[in-house]
Amino acid sequence: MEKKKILVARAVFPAVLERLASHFEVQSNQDELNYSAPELAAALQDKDGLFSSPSVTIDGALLAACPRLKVISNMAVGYNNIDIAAASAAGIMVTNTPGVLDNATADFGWALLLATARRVTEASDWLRAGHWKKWGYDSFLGADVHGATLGIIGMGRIGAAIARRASGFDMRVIYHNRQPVADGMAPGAAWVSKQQLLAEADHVILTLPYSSATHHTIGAAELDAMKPSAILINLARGGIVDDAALIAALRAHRIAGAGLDVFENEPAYAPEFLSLPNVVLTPHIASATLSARRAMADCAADNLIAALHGQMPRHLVNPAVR
Ligand code: 8YV
Repeated sequence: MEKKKILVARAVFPAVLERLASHFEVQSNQDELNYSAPELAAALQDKDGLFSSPSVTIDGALLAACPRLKVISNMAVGYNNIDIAAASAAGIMVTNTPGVLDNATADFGWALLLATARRVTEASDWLRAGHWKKWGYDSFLGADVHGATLGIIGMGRIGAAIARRASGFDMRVIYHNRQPVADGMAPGAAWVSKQQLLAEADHVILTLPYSSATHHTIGAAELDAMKPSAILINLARGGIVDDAALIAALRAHRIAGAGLDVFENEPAYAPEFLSLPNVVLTPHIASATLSARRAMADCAADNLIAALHGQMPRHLVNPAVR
């Protein structure tokens, strides 16, 4: 039987590519060429499946130009890079990789929170620049993390993994979702309104998916509602925070600091962030451990293999298509 054809749109682990090649005729992009939209459409003309990632924009226009495409397997839990309504209307299955990255991503949320609250990168840069001549009782005073109130906006699997870790820091944990989560999902964490969370949290962590409904969940008004001593951590998606409003708030010391793994328009970011000492900036690496990224790639491959072999993929985002 003739093999189905897939495009792997970004570089991926060679072993995963080999596995895909044992099932499909694969066109891969190990050289990380930056496909324009027409180039992507051209590459997808004869493809049944697409192995993609959040850096690949898959909109209605692209889907309309790729009539043969049956499955999009996104190597990420988030899938806001894909127009799901257009994919569903075209009968294209979309899959994602939930679960396998929760702990690595939660660990990184803590890395960003601790680094920002305790000014780790700022102090490290200062030492590297040769400024350390004597110890100072007030050098790089930061904010306490232990015993503080942690506010989590978006209590899903990753938010819950962050909340679990908070018990080791003796923290009070509050969270906001549209509705309280089921008992047992976030033991000890209390649902509060967004306003209450912003007013009471010493540290706010964002772990909610991006959509038009969550666009600018944190803007000027929300930053104003936070404590001046508060730290904001975004490891969810760019666009959940209004970056221009955040820069203004940081400049005016309306909040104490921010740890950011994601940005509006990434990999581009607002250059003003670079001149602010009270921000920690990382290039979308929250899930970047070898085991998590390999598990995500394996999961995305499993989904694609199942779907193109006529089986139900484990992580189907738009089940109505089946
Ligand atoms: C990915 C992520 O590493 O899963 C997601 O939604 O944001 C990250 O874990 C990144 O998007 C690249 O795939």
